[in-house]
Order: sequence, then C-alpha cells, then structure tokens
Amino acid sequence: MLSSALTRALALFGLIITFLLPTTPADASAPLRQHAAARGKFIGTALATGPLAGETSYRSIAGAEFNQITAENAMKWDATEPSQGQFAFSGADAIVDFAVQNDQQVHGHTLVWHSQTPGWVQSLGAAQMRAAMQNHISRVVGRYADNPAVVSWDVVNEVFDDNGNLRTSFWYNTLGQSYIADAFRAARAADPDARLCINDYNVEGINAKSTAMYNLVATLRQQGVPVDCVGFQGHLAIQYGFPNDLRQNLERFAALGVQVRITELDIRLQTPRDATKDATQATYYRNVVNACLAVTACAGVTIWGFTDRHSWVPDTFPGQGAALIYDENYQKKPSYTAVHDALAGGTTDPTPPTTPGTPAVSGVTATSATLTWAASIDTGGSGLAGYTVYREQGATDPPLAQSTGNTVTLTGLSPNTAYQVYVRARDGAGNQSAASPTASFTTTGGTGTGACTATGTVQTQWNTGYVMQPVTVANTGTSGITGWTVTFTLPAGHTVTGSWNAVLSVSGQNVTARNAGYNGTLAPGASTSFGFQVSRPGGDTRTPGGYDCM
Ligand code: 9MR
Repeated sequence: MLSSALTRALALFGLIITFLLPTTPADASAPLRQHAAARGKFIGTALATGPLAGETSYRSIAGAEFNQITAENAMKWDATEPSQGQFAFSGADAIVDFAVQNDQQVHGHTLVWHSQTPGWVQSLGAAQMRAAMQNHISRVVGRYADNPAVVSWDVVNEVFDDNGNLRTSFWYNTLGQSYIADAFRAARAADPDARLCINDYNVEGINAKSTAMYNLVATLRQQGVPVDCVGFQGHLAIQYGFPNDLRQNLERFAALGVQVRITELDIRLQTPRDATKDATQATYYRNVVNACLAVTACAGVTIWGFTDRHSWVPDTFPGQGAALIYDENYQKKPSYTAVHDALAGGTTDPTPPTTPGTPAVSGVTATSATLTWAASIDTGGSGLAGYTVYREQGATDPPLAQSTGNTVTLTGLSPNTAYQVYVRARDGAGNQSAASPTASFTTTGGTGTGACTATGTVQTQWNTGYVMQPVTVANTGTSGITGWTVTFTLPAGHTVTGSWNAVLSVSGQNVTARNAGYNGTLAPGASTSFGFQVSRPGGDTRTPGGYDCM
C-alpha cells in the first residue's frame, strides 16, 4: 500500500503534469459544452422532436455538444393545449427527458405568444382569455416545476413591434398591456424557482424596439412584477450587418438587475454558401459569443437548432439559409470552430481601445470623402482590430465604412447631402471605444448637366421590401435628349431584386439606371419613367436617395 505522503506526492505530480502538458489538442476536441461550463455559461440549442426521435446523429451531437436545450416548438401553446383544458405533453416530455439523460438545462419556450396559439384562445372574451392564460401557465409551468432540469421560461414572447410600440396582438387587443404583468405573476406562482424571461427579436442592438423593451422591463420591475431575465433572440443575417452595440445593449439591461441571454441565435446568408460567406458568418457567431462572455449577467447563448438540415430559415426567407454551425450532413462549419474557439478562448479583454481623434475630412466629391483621425490604442491584450465610421442620424446610426488603419475613403455617398460622421475603434475581443467627436461635410452637386431630373416614389411596400414606381425622368432642358443616365444610392442592406423600363447596374449601394431602347428620347419638357423592386431588412423603411440625372 502506498503511504499517504507518497499518494499525495503522486497526486501533486499528476497535477503538475496536467498543467504542463500542452492543452491545445484536448481543448480542440472538447465539446462546446465543456468550454462553456468552464466559463460559467451555457451553450444551448433548440431541438425539434421529429429528428430527435428519428436521427442518431442529431441526438448524439445534441447530447454531446450542448448543456442547455430549448424546445423549438414542442412547448408552445398549440402543442401543449390544442383544445381548451386538453393538455398534451408528449413532445415537451420527450425534450425534457432527453435533457435529463444528457445532464442539460431546459429553457421553456414559450408561454404567451401571438403566434402558434390555437384559435380557441384568440376568440375568447377578456375574462375568459385571462383565465385561460393563467390556467395554461399554471399547468405547463407546474408540470415541470419540480424537475430540476427545467430552470427558466419565456413567459411572454415578441410583445413589441419593431417601432417599439406594443404589438397589437389578440392578447393586447383583448386584455390591454396588463396581460404581460399577469403572465409573469402566474408563472412565478406556478414555479417560484424558475427564472422568468421576456424574449424578442431585432433587439440585439440599441434601437427603438430594444429601448422600449428596456423601459418596459424597468417599469415592471419597479412595480414588483417578477421579470428576471431578458432574451435577445439573435436571428441575424450577414447581409444586414452585425449589431456592434450588442455588448453595450446587454450591459444596459444587466444594469437593471436582470439576467440576459441570447436565445435563438442563427446567422443566415444568401445561399449558396461559399468560403467568404462562411467566414463572415463565423465572425458573427464569434462576436455574439464574445459579447455574452464579456457580460457577467449573460447566462449563455442558445443557437436556434444546430444543423442546416433542420432550420426554419429557408422556409421563411426563400433564397436564404445555411444559418447554423453544422451543415446538412452534420459536418462542422467554420462557425462551429468560431463558437468553439470563443468559448475556449481563455481570458476576455474587458478594456476598449482609446477614443479615436476627430476625423479630418478631405477630398469631398459628389459621392465620396476621405476621413483621417488620430489612432486609438488598445491596452487590454486583444489588440486593435480596426475602426467603424458611423453616420450620426439620431436613434440608430448606420455604419458607413470599416477600416483597419486610421483613414478611410467613404464611397457611395449621396450628392448634395450633409453628413455628420464619427469613428469608433474596436479590439480583437469585440470591445468598442467611445465615439470620436463628429465631423461634418457636404457632398458636391454631382455630375448632372441639369438637362434632366429624376424623382422616385414608393408605390408599395411590405416588411422586407418595396417597389419604387414611378421613378420619373424629365427633360428640363431646352433641347431634346436621346438617352439618359440616372444614378442613386440604396440604403445599406437594401438590394435591388428587379427592374423595368431601364437597365440597372449595381455596385455596392450605387445604382446606375440607363434608358431602355425605347424610352431614351425625350423632347424638352417630356418625361418617362422606370421602376425597380428592392428587398430590405425587415422594417427598415429608409428609401433610395441622391437621384441624379445626366
Ligand atoms: O423555429 C420555429 C419554427 O419551426 C416554427 O414553424 C415557427 C412558427 O412560428 O417558430 C419558429 O421559432 C420561432 C420562435 O418560436 C420565436 N422566435 C422566432 C422563431 C423563428 O421564427
């Protein structure tokens, strides 16, 4: 038998060896959940009951890689109480049982939502609807109240419109705003230990909707309503840009005393995938994970599924997809590695770079200008990664350009337009500096001869697009013209999807429209028109500007 001193010495030796051995190979093969747990966070996935029952790879990856589970659909009202008082928990139980087997937490999703709620609920009168809501919450939350795996709930989901008004859902229209507080109180009563969340999309950055949510959470908590947690869904798309103020936004909510979490992360792109899109997507995933890691109150990140084989995106956004971290054949994508490496990444750099100097403006033309500023310094360890130039526009300031050095030439600007711009630096950990002081300049008047003018009108629009029709081209000169060229600028993130009565060419956000074969000739005073269709980020109501005709 070994003496206890020798045993201790061997144990210590083992410990020293463990520390001295290179850890990289083991780390690289360790699953996401192991790294997340070491950082005190969860890394989660939504699960669908069909593949969970039927696909071995789905089950094994879900069990091995994630330490938190959300039911993608199985706990929603249409699944759990399809007719009044008739509760059905087979799908929800399958998810919870899987989580228990795999030592995972379950986040319940979702109790009160305007979508996937049966018609019988929607047609109730106020008193009955309130009672049905309370009964539903009591039964669904109550079923799992004693199950230690089920730790949190989305109590209300998507209660806001994108402009920050409360959504005029059947809940709101029948019960008024009070349904929200009532739902939280009912959930608390059903499980005093569960963490209760409000959840929404398009609230990742600081904008009208996230500010409305912030104000609501602050007010509810002041009133003693048990809101413990805020979920930021995180349905992002690489073509619409990254919400660079995500961390700052998480921090302002954390300051209210709530836990925050990313609840439904996916990052779609216009299919087919390619290496460039994959790399951009990977950067987005890394940035989201790093933002959560940098905020103490952020509990973790849930990805909305994990394999492109099963994702809601292509059905909802035709032509887009490939939004997850495994491909359709269960192979890891660059985004998996990005999530993995961010979680494994050791210490986080909490210090943003110093504030850039005031931009000096030079070389102003109709569509471009050059900015140069005193460089920032990053002392936090992750290194200066670059700068973003923003246009000062009030509530949401759109990024105009990114650079790695302390100068950049802005292109695609609108002629004859006043710009106020400022710069922020960012480091390798995603920290952003404070904004530099703003600089102002006005672009020149363009290259038009004055012989013609162009004006655009929105004919019709929907959440994710609009039709510009007519764009009227008028010969305002005194002699006839035999051809015309109209230039204009699309808002960032908007893309032309079709056009008629002109030939369009698009370069970045700059569009050039030339007359078709049949409408180039315009007598003095005559006019013609063309039209085009644009797809835009949901709810982004900006329209093209800077029309110039020559
Ligand atoms: O991913 C879910 C999809 O399978 C359902 O058909 C859809 C129905 O509304 O809901 C999807 O999940 C949504 C989630 O519950 C709430 N936030 C938005 C998600 C994507 O639409």
